[in-house]
Amino acid sequence: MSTFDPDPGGPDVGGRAAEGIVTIERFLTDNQPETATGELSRVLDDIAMAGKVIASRTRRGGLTELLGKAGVVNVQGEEQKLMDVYADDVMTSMLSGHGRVSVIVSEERPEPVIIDDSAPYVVVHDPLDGSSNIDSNVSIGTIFGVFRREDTTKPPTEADWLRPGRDLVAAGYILYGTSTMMVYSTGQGVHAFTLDHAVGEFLLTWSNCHFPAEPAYYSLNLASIPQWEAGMSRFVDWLNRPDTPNLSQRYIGSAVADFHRNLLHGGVFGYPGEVDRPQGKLRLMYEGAPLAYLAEQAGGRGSDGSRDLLDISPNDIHQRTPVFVGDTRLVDQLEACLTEGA
Ligand code: AHM
Ligand code: MG
Repeated sequence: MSTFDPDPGGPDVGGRAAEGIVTIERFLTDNQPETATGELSRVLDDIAMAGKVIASRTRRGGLTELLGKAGVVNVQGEEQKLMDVYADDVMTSMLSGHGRVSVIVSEERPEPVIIDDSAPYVVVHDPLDGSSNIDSNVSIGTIFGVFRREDTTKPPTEADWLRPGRDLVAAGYILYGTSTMMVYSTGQGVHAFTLDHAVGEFLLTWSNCHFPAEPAYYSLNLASIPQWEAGMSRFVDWLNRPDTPNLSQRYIGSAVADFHRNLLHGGVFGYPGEVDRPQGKLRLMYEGAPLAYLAEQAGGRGSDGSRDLLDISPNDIHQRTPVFVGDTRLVDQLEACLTEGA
């Protein structure tokens, strides 16, 4: 593999597979620590498989009966789309029955699903984030995180899954966009793969992705300014000052797509707390923490406005939190604006 030489001002994406084709399975095997058993690689491979199946349906979304509402309300009080339910079923099915995953925590399920008392891993996921965008053919994504259980001799308990992001041993997302990409980290950099639909494999696109030195974008839903917590307007004012980085505002309203663009081109994505909803909208365990883990691995960071997102211990699997992830200097500046006068 050779080192990618990005255009000035373009994405800083480390190396990429210029010499030969590397499948995600091969990359996982070649890059696992010598001491590893390979089980974690297989969990990531199972998630990649789920991504292929989900992608094959999202690509046909407008043509299938899956587009539309499922007629049930999930634990968040949101109407579940049929594709949410389908994606959740696919993830559960792919992660079950191998003796690798013990517990699955999903946005779509009110309680953790215990599938194996003695398996070593816990997977947390949002099977289809941004699904309100499906009808309009906008990018959506699967977000996931993996914890390793400390004691597999006893049945799993809350302590196995109610854990801070610092305990994650892997995290990533699958982006269903103009192409399908899987981006993950096991704590040794962030690596990105593109699904070649013709051969049915995720192929290495970039290894060791880093946020570029100069950020290009901020991603906030500015229509919500009147509802935001105090301090956010200070940040927006700072963004618009002539002496601050010249950023464009881009907001897709699909966290994976917003994060992915900012990873490649530099920037920050945020969903703040609101006056009537201080914890905001996004969930800590399967949205905020995995994205913060990736951000840190790519040289950035994640925050809830005052604390590192990876240091927050959840009390509930569906706990919400303000989320700010991306370029370190922008997240630092945002924290300064939010805590000023606090
Ligand atoms: P979801 O988990 O119900 O799909 O909601 C999460 C999505 C995020 O992808 C996105 O960042 C956010 O909702 C957009 O919300 P809003 O439309 O309020 O800006
Ligand atoms: Mg979501």
